Amino acid sequence: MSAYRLYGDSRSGNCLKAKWTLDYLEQRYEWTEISVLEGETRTPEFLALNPAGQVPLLITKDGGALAQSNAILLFLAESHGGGLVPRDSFARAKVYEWLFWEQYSHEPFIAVRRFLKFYLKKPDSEIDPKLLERGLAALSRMEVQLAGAKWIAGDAFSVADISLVAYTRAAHEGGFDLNAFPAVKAWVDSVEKRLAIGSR
Ligand SMILES: N[C@@H](CCC(=O)N[C@@H](CS)C(=O)NCC(=O)O)C(=O)O
Repeated sequence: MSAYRLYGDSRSGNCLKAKWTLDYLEQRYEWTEISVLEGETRTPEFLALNPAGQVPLLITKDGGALAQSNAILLFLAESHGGGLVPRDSFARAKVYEWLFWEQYSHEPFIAVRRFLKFYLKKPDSEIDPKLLERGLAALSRMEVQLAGAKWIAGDAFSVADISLVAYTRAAHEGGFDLNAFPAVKAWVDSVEKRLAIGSR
C-alpha cells in the first residue's frame, strides 16, 4: 500500500501538527515542502489539488485530498488508533470542543501575530492590538483548564493536545510570554516529550 503525502510549510504550526500526528502514529509519508511566503500555495498546480490554496494538505493512501489541519488529525487518529480520540462520545465531543476552539479563538490571534511579527518583521505599532489581547485571553483560558487537568481535554492525551501545542509552543515568537502561564508552560513540555519533538 502506498504512503501518505503531506504538503506543508515547515514554519507553519497547522502543517507541523499533521506531521507530528503521522509520526506519533508511525505512519509512512512523504513531505512536500510548499512555501507560503513564496506564494507556492497559489500556483495552478497546487490550486488543482486544494482550491482553497492552503496547506496542510494530506493525500491519503487512496489518493483523496484532505485539507484543514484538525480534519487531518481526526482522520489519522480515527484511521490508525493510537488512543488519540476517546471512544466515549462525551469525552470525544470535549476533544472536538477544543479543536473548534483552537481554530476560532486561538490560532487566529496567536498564529497570526507570530506570522506578522516573526516572519514579516512588522513592528508592534503596525499590528492590530486586538491580536495580543485576544491571544492573551486564549492563553488564560488554557491556563485555567490546565491548572485542573493533565491534558487539554481532560485525563487523556489526544489530538486536541497536538493541535493546540503547535502555536502555543511558538507563542513567544508572536510576543506572548509563556512565563505568565505556568500550567500552559508545563503542559507544552509534557506534549513535546510525548511527541518527541525538541523545545523551541
Ligand atoms: N484552518 C486551516 C488554515 C490553513 C492555513 O491558514 N494555512 C496557511 C499556512 S498556516 C496557508 O496555507 N496560507 C497560504 C495562503 O492562504 O495562501 C487549517 O487549519 O488547516
